[in-house]
Amino acid sequence: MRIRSTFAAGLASGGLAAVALAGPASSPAAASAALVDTERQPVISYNTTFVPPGSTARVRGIYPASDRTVVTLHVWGLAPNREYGAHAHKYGCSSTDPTAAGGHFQHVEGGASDPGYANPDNEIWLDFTTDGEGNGAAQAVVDWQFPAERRAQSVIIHDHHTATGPAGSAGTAGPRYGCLTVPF
Ligand SMILES: [Cu+2]
Repeated sequence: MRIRSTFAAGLASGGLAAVALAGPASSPAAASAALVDTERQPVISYNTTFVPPGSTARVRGIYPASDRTVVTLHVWGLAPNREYGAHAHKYGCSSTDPTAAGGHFQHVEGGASDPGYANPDNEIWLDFTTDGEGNGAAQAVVDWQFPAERRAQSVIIHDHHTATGPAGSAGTAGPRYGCLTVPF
Protein backbone atom coordinates (compact mmCIF):
# COMPACT_ATOMS: atom_id res chain seq x y z
CA MET A 1 0.00 0.00 0.00
CA ARG A 2 2.82 2.34 0.85
CA ILE A 3 4.49 1.74 -2.48
CA ARG A 4 1.34 2.47 -4.46
CA SER A 5 0.59 5.74 -2.71
CA THR A 6 4.19 6.88 -3.11
CA PHE A 7 4.19 6.15 -6.82
CA ALA A 8 0.91 7.97 -7.32
CA ALA A 9 2.30 11.00 -5.51
CA GLY A 10 5.27 11.04 -7.84
CA LEU A 11 3.03 10.97 -10.89
CA ALA A 12 0.78 13.67 -9.54
CA SER A 13 3.72 16.01 -9.09
CA GLY A 14 4.89 15.65 -12.65
CA GLY A 15 6.71 12.35 -12.66
CA LEU A 16 4.83 10.89 -15.60
CA ALA A 17 7.10 12.20 -18.33
CA ALA A 18 10.18 11.33 -16.30
CA VAL A 19 8.99 7.77 -15.85
CA ALA A 20 8.63 7.43 -19.60
CA LEU A 21 12.11 8.90 -20.15
CA ALA A 22 13.74 6.62 -17.63
CA GLY A 23 13.24 3.68 -19.96
CA PRO A 24 14.39 0.14 -19.39
CA ALA A 25 17.04 1.01 -16.79
CA SER A 26 14.34 1.04 -14.10
CA SER A 27 14.20 -2.11 -12.04
CA PRO A 28 10.78 -3.71 -11.94
CA ALA A 29 11.31 -4.18 -8.22
CA ALA A 30 11.88 -0.47 -7.61
CA ALA A 31 9.48 1.03 -5.10
CA SER A 32 10.33 4.55 -6.20
CA ALA A 33 9.02 6.89 -8.85
CA ALA A 34 11.70 7.76 -11.37
CA LEU A 35 12.33 11.48 -11.73
CA VAL A 36 15.17 11.75 -14.24
CA ASP A 37 18.06 9.82 -15.72
CA THR A 38 20.33 11.65 -18.13
CA GLU A 39 22.32 8.51 -18.89
CA ARG A 40 26.06 9.06 -19.20
CA GLN A 41 26.76 11.97 -21.52
CA PRO A 42 29.40 14.62 -22.25
CA VAL A 43 29.73 17.51 -19.79
CA ILE A 44 29.69 20.99 -21.30
CA SER A 45 33.07 22.40 -20.33
CA TYR A 46 33.90 26.00 -19.48
CA ASN A 47 37.43 25.09 -18.37
CA THR A 48 39.49 22.47 -20.18
CA THR A 49 41.89 21.98 -17.26
CA PHE A 50 39.26 20.99 -14.72
CA VAL A 51 36.62 19.59 -17.10
CA PRO A 52 38.83 18.17 -19.85
CA PRO A 53 37.53 17.14 -23.26
CA GLY A 54 35.88 13.74 -22.97
CA SER A 55 34.52 14.34 -19.46
CA THR A 56 31.18 12.67 -18.91
CA ALA A 57 28.52 12.67 -16.22
CA ARG A 58 25.22 11.08 -15.33
CA VAL A 59 22.48 12.46 -13.07
CA ARG A 60 19.66 10.35 -11.74
CA GLY A 61 16.77 11.41 -9.53
CA ILE A 62 14.05 9.44 -7.82
CA TYR A 63 11.13 10.14 -5.55
CA PRO A 64 11.47 7.33 -3.01
CA ALA A 65 8.57 8.68 -0.99
CA SER A 66 6.03 11.46 -1.38
CA ASP A 67 8.07 13.80 0.81
CA ARG A 68 11.55 13.01 -0.46
CA THR A 69 13.91 13.42 -3.43
CA VAL A 70 17.19 11.59 -3.99
CA VAL A 71 19.59 12.84 -6.68
CA THR A 72 22.84 11.13 -7.61
CA LEU A 73 25.69 12.47 -9.73
CA HIS A 74 28.46 10.41 -11.30
CA VAL A 75 31.37 11.99 -13.17
CA TRP A 76 34.16 10.50 -15.24
CA GLY A 77 37.35 11.97 -16.61
CA LEU A 78 37.69 15.19 -14.64
CA ALA A 79 40.97 16.26 -13.01
CA PRO A 80 42.22 13.53 -10.62
CA ASN A 81 42.25 13.69 -6.81
CA ARG A 82 40.46 16.98 -6.59
CA GLU A 83 37.50 18.47 -4.73
CA TYR A 84 34.66 19.92 -6.79
CA GLY A 85 31.38 21.55 -5.89
CA ALA A 86 28.15 20.77 -7.72
CA HIS A 87 24.52 21.82 -7.42
CA ALA A 88 21.19 21.72 -9.19
CA HIS A 89 20.66 25.08 -10.92
CA LYS A 90 17.55 26.86 -12.13
CA TYR A 91 18.05 26.86 -15.89
CA GLY A 92 19.57 24.73 -18.62
CA CYS A 93 23.19 24.93 -19.78
CA SER A 94 24.58 27.22 -22.41
CA SER A 95 27.44 25.79 -24.44
CA THR A 96 29.43 28.98 -23.94
CA ASP A 97 27.99 31.04 -21.06
CA PRO A 98 28.52 29.58 -17.57
CA THR A 99 26.07 32.05 -16.03
CA ALA A 100 23.14 31.01 -18.25
CA ALA A 101 22.10 28.27 -15.81
CA GLY A 102 21.20 30.93 -13.26
CA GLY A 103 21.45 30.47 -9.53
CA HIS A 104 20.93 27.41 -7.41
CA PHE A 105 17.51 25.87 -7.39
CA GLN A 106 16.04 26.62 -3.97
CA HIS A 107 12.99 24.86 -2.59
CA VAL A 108 12.08 27.95 -0.57
CA GLU A 109 13.44 30.87 -2.56
CA GLY A 110 15.60 33.39 -0.76
CA GLY A 111 19.07 34.87 -0.74
CA ALA A 112 21.66 33.13 -2.93
CA SER A 113 24.27 33.26 -0.16
CA ASP A 114 21.99 33.49 2.87
CA PRO A 115 22.60 30.35 4.93
CA GLY A 116 18.88 30.26 5.75
CA TYR A 117 18.23 29.41 2.09
CA ALA A 118 21.66 28.44 0.67
CA ASN A 119 22.02 25.16 2.51
CA PRO A 120 21.88 21.47 1.56
CA ASP A 121 18.38 21.06 2.99
CA ASN A 122 16.92 23.76 0.74
CA GLU A 123 19.15 23.22 -2.32
CA ILE A 124 20.58 20.14 -4.00
CA TRP A 125 24.30 19.97 -3.27
CA LEU A 126 26.33 17.30 -5.04
CA ASP A 127 29.91 18.05 -4.00
CA PHE A 128 32.38 15.27 -4.77
CA THR A 129 36.07 14.42 -4.73
CA THR A 130 37.58 12.68 -7.73
CA ASP A 131 39.75 9.59 -7.52
CA GLY A 132 43.05 9.05 -9.29
CA GLU A 133 41.27 8.66 -12.62
CA GLY A 134 39.13 11.78 -12.27
CA ASN A 135 35.97 9.85 -11.44
CA GLY A 136 33.62 10.72 -8.60
CA ALA A 137 30.09 10.50 -7.26
CA ALA A 138 27.74 12.25 -4.88
CA GLN A 139 24.21 11.90 -3.58
CA ALA A 140 21.78 14.46 -2.19
CA VAL A 141 18.66 13.66 -0.19
CA VAL A 142 16.08 16.34 0.58
CA ASP A 143 12.62 16.16 2.15
CA TRP A 144 10.75 17.96 -0.64
CA GLN A 145 9.99 17.51 -4.34
CA PHE A 146 10.14 19.84 -7.32
CA PRO A 147 6.95 21.80 -7.91
CA ALA A 148 5.53 20.95 -11.33
CA GLU A 149 5.77 24.56 -12.51
CA ARG A 150 9.27 25.27 -11.19
CA ARG A 151 12.01 22.66 -11.53
CA ALA A 152 15.79 22.66 -11.64
CA GLN A 153 17.14 22.24 -15.17
CA SER A 154 20.86 21.61 -14.84
CA VAL A 155 23.76 20.55 -12.65
CA ILE A 156 26.77 22.86 -12.55
CA ILE A 157 30.25 21.67 -11.55
CA HIS A 158 32.26 24.26 -9.61
CA ASP A 159 35.84 24.83 -8.47
CA HIS A 160 35.61 23.63 -4.88
CA HIS A 161 33.34 22.17 -2.22
CA THR A 162 30.42 24.35 -1.26
CA ALA A 163 30.88 26.77 1.61
CA THR A 164 28.60 26.92 4.58
CA GLY A 165 28.85 29.63 7.21
CA PRO A 166 27.81 33.27 7.27
CA ALA A 167 25.79 35.26 4.78
CA GLY A 168 27.91 36.14 1.78
CA SER A 169 29.80 32.85 1.64
CA ALA A 170 27.14 30.21 2.24
CA GLY A 171 26.39 28.26 -0.92
CA THR A 172 29.41 29.50 -2.86
CA ALA A 173 31.73 27.04 -4.60
CA GLY A 174 33.85 29.14 -6.93
CA PRO A 175 33.92 29.41 -10.71
CA ARG A 176 31.69 27.28 -12.93
CA TYR A 177 33.72 24.68 -14.81
CA GLY A 178 31.10 22.43 -16.33
CA CYS A 179 27.37 21.95 -16.89
CA LEU A 180 24.96 19.12 -17.62
CA THR A 181 21.40 19.93 -18.64
CA VAL A 182 19.09 17.79 -16.50
CA PRO A 183 15.33 17.76 -17.14
CA PHE A 184 14.30 17.32 -13.52
CU1 LIG B 1 26.25 25.74 -8.31
